[in-house]
Amino acid sequence: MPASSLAQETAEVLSRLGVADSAYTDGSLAVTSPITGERIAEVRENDAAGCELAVAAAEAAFRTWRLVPAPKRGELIRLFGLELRTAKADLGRLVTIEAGKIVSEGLGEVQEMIDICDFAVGLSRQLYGLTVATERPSHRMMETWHPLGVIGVISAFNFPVAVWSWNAAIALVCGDTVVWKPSEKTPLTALATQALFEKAAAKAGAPAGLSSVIVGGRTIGEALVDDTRIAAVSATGSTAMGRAVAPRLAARFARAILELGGNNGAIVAPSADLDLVVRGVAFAAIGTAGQRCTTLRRLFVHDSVYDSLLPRLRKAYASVTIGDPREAGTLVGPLIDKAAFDRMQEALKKARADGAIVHGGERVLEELGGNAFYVRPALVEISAQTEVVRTETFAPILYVMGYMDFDTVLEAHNAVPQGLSSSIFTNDLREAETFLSAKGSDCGIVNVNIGPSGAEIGGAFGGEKETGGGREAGSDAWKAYMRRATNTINYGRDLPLAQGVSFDV
Ligand code: UN1
Repeated sequence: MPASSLAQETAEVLSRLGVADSAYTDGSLAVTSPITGERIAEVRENDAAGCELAVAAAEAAFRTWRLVPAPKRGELIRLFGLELRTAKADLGRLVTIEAGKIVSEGLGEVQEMIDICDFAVGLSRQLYGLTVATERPSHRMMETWHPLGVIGVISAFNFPVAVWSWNAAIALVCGDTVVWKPSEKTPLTALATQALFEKAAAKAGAPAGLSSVIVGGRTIGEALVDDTRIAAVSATGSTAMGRAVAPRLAARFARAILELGGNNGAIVAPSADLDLVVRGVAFAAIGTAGQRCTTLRRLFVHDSVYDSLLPRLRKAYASVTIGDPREAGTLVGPLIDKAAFDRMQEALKKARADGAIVHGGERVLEELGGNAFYVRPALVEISAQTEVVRTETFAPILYVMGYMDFDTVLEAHNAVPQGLSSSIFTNDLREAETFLSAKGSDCGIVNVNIGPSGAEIGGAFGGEKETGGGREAGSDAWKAYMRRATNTINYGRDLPLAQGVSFDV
């Protein structure tokens, strides 16, 4: 493999993170950095036998792990959080190299992992079940939460490590074990995370096989989905991926935690603070080069503020610094690959055919690499939600539409197949509360005066409709990783039956 400086830096970072070089020097999976389009590693892939070994090890580990008291399981996650703190700079750097995120977002991703570890440690002492009032004398009813089993995690390139950690940290304190298939585009960050996890596991004296990584393509993913030893699969990716995964899981009655496409909207009402709007929209629509599932893709602007807001947004779009994500000052890094670039151009073409005015969207900085795809984020003024607007294109395209009437814009906001995240910018209490109410946004995440992206881990994360319905991270999302047993205990000498039924023998 040609030792470019980026490949060399990657190898140095991986070695500091504890990844053996045999894992990524002459394998069959070529990894390229979107920064320059260069090949930076050749990762060893797992075949069906490797997959089998990982699942068998996870199943064996589960038998022991489920019996370890939850707060002791939390201790492992506490130690893992410490490893992440020590390795934050290196792992963040690797996220930047492999996924193309700017430095601050690479570090932010690792911080998100640290945060969920802290959350999970606390949770390990709070896996509460209810006590239920019973209708029968001398009886007691309660709920007990038990570990579920092996959890399969399928993650996407755009949050190559944080989304796994939301699942793994919670699953592990819940007494489950984890098998992880990362995106083929980002296996290096997964291998590094696994190495850090193993350090923590060794310090904690945890059993082997609690968590493992399998690298490979669709076949490996399908093997996880179809494996009856895997109790639940948490999958993050496109709606198309979810459509392939969900019926297979349903066919064997396995649990599915799906976090699929988003087509997130924001409403800018007449009373909105436009300074907030410009900053909120810029981060949500341009940040991460439009490659978050929570990225703002549809903006509804009230006619009374349209003409004052649009020039300000156009200015922000035209002046935002695009470039090498490693450099200070860069706000927009590259798209992940050529396919993402092509899809973006295709969407812009469709929008133009629908009569839209497109500002930006062109390829820039070709000198950084023929196989590196940087774009100016696109601001697209369009009069209606045509098919392309209702489709999630994983790129920095913001469709802007005017509106006059609040009830009509609420309908328009919800008139897309996806239901992940949403926001309203308003200082009108009635509008804000209506947006949050049962007749308001139909999404899993609904915000006021902040954009739809950049959620904290403390809340449950996920969305409705074609987003898949799953919830991960905070709040009571942990319940999806455990099984609930309802217990009725009779401490009397009689056997009264529920519903007053008599059955005397
Ligand atoms: C994703 O894009 O898959 O809320 C996750 C956010 C981040 C997570 C995004 N905390 O934007």
